[in-house]
Amino acid sequence: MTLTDGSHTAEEDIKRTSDFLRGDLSTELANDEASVSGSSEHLLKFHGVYSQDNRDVRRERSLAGESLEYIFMVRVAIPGGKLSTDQWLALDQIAGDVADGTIRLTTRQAVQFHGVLKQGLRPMAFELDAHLMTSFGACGDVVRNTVMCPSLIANASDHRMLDMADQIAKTFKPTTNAHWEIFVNGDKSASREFAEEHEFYGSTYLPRKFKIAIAHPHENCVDVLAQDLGLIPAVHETLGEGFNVVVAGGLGRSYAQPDTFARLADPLTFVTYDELNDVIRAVLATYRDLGDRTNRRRARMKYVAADMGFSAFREAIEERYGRPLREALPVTFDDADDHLGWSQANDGSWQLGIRVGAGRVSDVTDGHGLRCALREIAQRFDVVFLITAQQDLVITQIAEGDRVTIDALLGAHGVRALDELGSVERSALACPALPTCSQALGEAERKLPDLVSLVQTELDSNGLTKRRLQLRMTGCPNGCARPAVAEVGVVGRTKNSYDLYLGGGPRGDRLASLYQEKVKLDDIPGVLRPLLERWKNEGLADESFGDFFVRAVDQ
Ligand code: SRM
Ligand code: SF4
Repeated sequence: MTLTDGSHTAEEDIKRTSDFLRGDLSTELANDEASVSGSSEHLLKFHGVYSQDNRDVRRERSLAGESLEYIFMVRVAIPGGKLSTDQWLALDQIAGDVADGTIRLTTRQAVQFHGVLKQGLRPMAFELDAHLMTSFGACGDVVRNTVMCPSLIANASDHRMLDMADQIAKTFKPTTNAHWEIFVNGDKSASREFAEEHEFYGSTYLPRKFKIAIAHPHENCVDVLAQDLGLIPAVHETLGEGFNVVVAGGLGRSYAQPDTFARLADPLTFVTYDELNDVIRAVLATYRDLGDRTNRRRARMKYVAADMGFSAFREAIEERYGRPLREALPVTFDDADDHLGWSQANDGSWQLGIRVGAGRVSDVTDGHGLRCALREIAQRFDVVFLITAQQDLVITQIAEGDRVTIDALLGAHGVRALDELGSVERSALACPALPTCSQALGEAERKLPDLVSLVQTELDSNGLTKRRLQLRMTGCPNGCARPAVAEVGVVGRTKNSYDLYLGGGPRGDRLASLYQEKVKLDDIPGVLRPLLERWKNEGLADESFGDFFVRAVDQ
């Protein structure tokens, strides 16, 4: 393993001396403390666990000289967002037994639990394992949950495509036994298959996280260009079916560090199914060797590509791949589907996409709400659940005869149908932010309904009620709800103000630009008003707001 010259971060030492992600975790999980030490905090991330505190009570507790309310967030990796009903019911049970009663669907098709206490971590891991799920590798300096367009799964023409996300997850998940020893009870685990660690991870793993997504060839619901590595199915005229590979995207930025920026991925090559794993391995090895281990804020692969220049970066990948990479085929997207409402799959079965709202599956009152409705559907019907990269849920494999019953069941629980959703609400995203996220500068998920309603009112008063407007809100510039590629990105700057980014591509193929800094939430409609008026009066037929903004305003 080659490390960058110069001093490396403390996290590198923690990884190196952890005995493949074990460290003191066993002892720390068993003691009576509500939280864990700093080095264990870092290692816990590899096991999908974030140490947090309830920020709503942080100040009053500190002032009263009391200890903080320590809680944990657990992220469960769900490759391609695909869950059996049995798995959904296990997640539902966990939400009630050891978390805050909610299931949080993420922008990477995974599931998060909030408010878990330390003593709940092992029972949760055990329960997940029993249902062939794990939080291991959902966070940490490894390949993260692989995202995949729901249509590729629901309409897969063969098993290679259907199992793609699972195969990538299996091939690139770390293989140390640490998680199973510490959390799941060693050999009794049901989902364990490997023992040694991969050579591309070694003892210090990757410099930071690494994200992979598989997009539909015609629509970009997964924001494939925001990924470290993206795959887009394509057919080569002589080599047949395969994938265009794009690399070195990423959206996170930091106010404290001006040399951090969002970057869209560039085309790398076209690969066949047989070549795919070797190319991904070569990219990982390049990132492992050349990624910045001296500064975690700049440790993402996009900075390696940007600093070296893309052609030198490509050569470094070729060197590790051991042969020349062929050119990629042209990539264009027509749209980004939200997969909501009813549609029929190629096999004749039906699917229903349900808007979840910032991914938070919860009930309104005891026994009434989305969580109850989904539980009942999972108990009564032989269906498959697919989480989308828009934090929504698609129920697939529905029999024709069950459609009316499912509609009625959802309606009885107050779950609104597609035609009852406002156009802004339909595609709005928000990250969790306060009170759980330690990095949040301002609110996001909790304020999204207010913001959606303000912006929808503005659209309505301009006669634009039905026009789609992609709104994404985050509590800080890390960009977890991908505001950097949104038509309207609202990014937490201070406790009460947001930076407004406009003009991202509705197809995820263009970065938004900074339009105004430090805008109060209530002032956002006023800033948008003249632009929406111009969009209405000067926009071309069917021209999206993002496209209009770039063509007519931001020249
Ligand atoms: Fe994220 C860190 C939530 C997708 C960029 N992200 C975090 C943490 C773990 C906060 C922390 O480090 O303490 C957040 C947990 C808060 C909480 O209380 O739950 C968090 N990120 C999320 C989720 C849940 C947002 C959501 O609303 O769904 C998404 C979970 C994804 C998953 O299932 O794996 C999530 N995060 C993203 C995305 C979007 C994506 O991947 O498609 C991004 C931008 C893309 C990218 O990576 O560039 C993103 N998250 C970050 C960053 C900035 C990384 C960087 O390059 O600097 C951080 C900060 C960090 O890692 O230190 C971060
Ligand atoms: Fe937290 Fe910032 Fe991510 Fe929101 S964008 S979840 S505030 S790290």
